[in-house]
Amino acid sequence: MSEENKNNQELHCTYDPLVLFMAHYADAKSTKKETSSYVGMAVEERLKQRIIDGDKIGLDSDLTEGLKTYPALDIINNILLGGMKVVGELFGAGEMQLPFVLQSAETMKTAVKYLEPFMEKVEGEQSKGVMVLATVKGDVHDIGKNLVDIILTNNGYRVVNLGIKMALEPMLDAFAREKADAIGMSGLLVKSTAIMKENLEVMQGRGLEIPVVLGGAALTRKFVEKDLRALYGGTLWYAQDAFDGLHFMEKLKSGTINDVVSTAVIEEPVDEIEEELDNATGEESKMVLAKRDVPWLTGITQNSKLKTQNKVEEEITRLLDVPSPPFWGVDVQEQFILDSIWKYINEVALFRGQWQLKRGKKTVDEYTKQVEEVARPKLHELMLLCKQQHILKPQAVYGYFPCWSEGDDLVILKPNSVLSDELHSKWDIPFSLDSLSEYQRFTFPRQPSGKHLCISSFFLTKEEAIALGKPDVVAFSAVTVGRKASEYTAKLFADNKYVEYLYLHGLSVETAEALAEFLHKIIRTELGIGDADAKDIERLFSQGYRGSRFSFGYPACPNLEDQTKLFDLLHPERIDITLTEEYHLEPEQSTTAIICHHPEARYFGIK
Ligand code: B1M
Repeated sequence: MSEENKNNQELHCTYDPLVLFMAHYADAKSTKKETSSYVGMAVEERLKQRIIDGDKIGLDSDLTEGLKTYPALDIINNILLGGMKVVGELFGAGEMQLPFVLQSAETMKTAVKYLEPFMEKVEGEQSKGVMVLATVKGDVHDIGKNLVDIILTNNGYRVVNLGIKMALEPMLDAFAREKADAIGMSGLLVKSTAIMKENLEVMQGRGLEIPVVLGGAALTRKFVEKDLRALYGGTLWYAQDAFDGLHFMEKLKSGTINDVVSTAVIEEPVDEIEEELDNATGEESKMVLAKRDVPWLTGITQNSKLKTQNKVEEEITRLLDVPSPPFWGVDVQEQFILDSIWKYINEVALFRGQWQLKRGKKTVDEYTKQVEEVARPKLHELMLLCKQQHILKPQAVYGYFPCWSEGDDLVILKPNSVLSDELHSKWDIPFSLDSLSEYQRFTFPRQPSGKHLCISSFFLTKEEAIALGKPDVVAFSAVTVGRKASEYTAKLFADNKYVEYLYLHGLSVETAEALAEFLHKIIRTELGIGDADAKDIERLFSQGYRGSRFSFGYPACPNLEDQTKLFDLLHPERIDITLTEEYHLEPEQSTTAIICHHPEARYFGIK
């Protein structure tokens, strides 16, 4: 197909299976109107409704009709953006879910592209405002920032999206060059919130008062509005989601931002899972509970669980024996079957967390229907696409190491006879306890109160190992689904296929997590402790097994720098996982873990 034909096809939307699919299944309350309901509407209303419905089918003929009465720019500013405003309101009221918001944004983009040739080239800024947007230094997380880009761009703002791993200087340069109104910084991990702080300190030191908006998974309103605002003289705003980024720009441009800033209430972040649990019954509550226990989501909730258990302080049971691994040293696994991994996909984390198909105001039955009729078919369609296009390449490197604990430290050992260039493969040499020496050392935080838990306490001490005549065993793992997933999803974003981008990106990151879960299952089996596994795979997401898989960055092992020690042990570069200067894993769809076999090893918080 020629480039021109391709463009024409994009612009002249006459058939869009996704819209039909969505329109067919969407319930009236949360999403779309029936296409037939445009009948009898004036063209202005029809166009606005098409944006709200995310309906591109027949959009070109309505735009052509609109052009007979209005200049192209007026259609955008006075009609189409009105539709996007309603979309924002519906989203804010919990009546529209993110994929449908993105479908509206895609329709907006298509309409603007169609209208562009009809617009006169006017000197100067055409947009409502300009934001320089980036994910901060060392951080590879793309999707949060890109969602902000989509929402702003399709609400009339211009976004200068600098990409990921962005240092402050290029942001400041772009701000000056593009005559921007604000800088938006995004980041996934707590490390990135520290970078945001550093950036603000530098800006403050230079006397800059550029308006800044910050967002990201590990960021809290309290940190931004209390700690960071105290050190930065310019306007500073916390954005919980992409629409908050839009509200920031709207208030900034209307000159009302400081009214809001000065009266802002500092709230504790809402525990959405807790909120959902309040309203949940039966099957729904089981799903919510499963989500609550997803390792990634346990930071806050595990703390509260420990508190409510109200147990007296007690010792970790000392094991009289420890499992024997099938090999010592490190192995690389690249022969995974995607279908086997996908059995370990946590659908709750995928549908609610990534795809943001939240229950909102739906009844349990309505939500179950949406999962059955929208989410699962979409999942299966994407799984097929991933197989056909080889988008996901699951790879893992993992190993078993002799170890013992020394106070809060976990000492990783190696046999003296293994040569340094053999350390990163299987050690095919028998060894005795007295031929082991220190190889690596991790220091973990201990709870200051309660059970005084510390990851090291789950392992034998040196004395206990000597008494037993053998060392304890710890496993480490690093998994990825490869770089093609990032490349493929980046192309979807660049091509303005927002809905597909959200869905596929979500599946790719949750496949990385499922691979980590699957490998943990293999490790339990290899250690001979798999008998304790729950029969139901979903129960595995709430630790229905013996031991625990902790990831550096979790509350029990918060030190992200420890990723370098794990890299020294495993050499994940062999499966193309690398570490950024701020200890993030590249590609984005990767995760690492330290695996404990002790039956009492459970997620816990430190405070
Ligand atoms: Co991980 N992870 N993860 N993870 N993960 C978190 C962030 C964590 C809080 C979980 C926890 O411990 N409870 C924790 C961070 C804690 C810390 O930093 N100390 C964590 C950790 C530790 C890690 C690893 C380091 C673990 C490890 O392997 N050792 C590792 C790092 C990965 C890497 O370096 N590449 C890791 C890996 C992963 C997966 C790959 C398995 C997976 C995907 C990650 C990804 O998407 N790239 C994953 C997931 C899914 C999560 C949680 C559950 C969800 C993150 C997410 O994808 N959200 C997360 C816990 C949580 O948030 N509940 C967690 C969906 C995404 C669309 O939202 O990007 O936040 P988000 O963007 C939102 C808003 O934040 C906002 O708008 C967006 C749309 O609403 N927003 C802005 C974002 N930027 C904005 C900018 C704005 C305005 C709004 O204006 C400028």
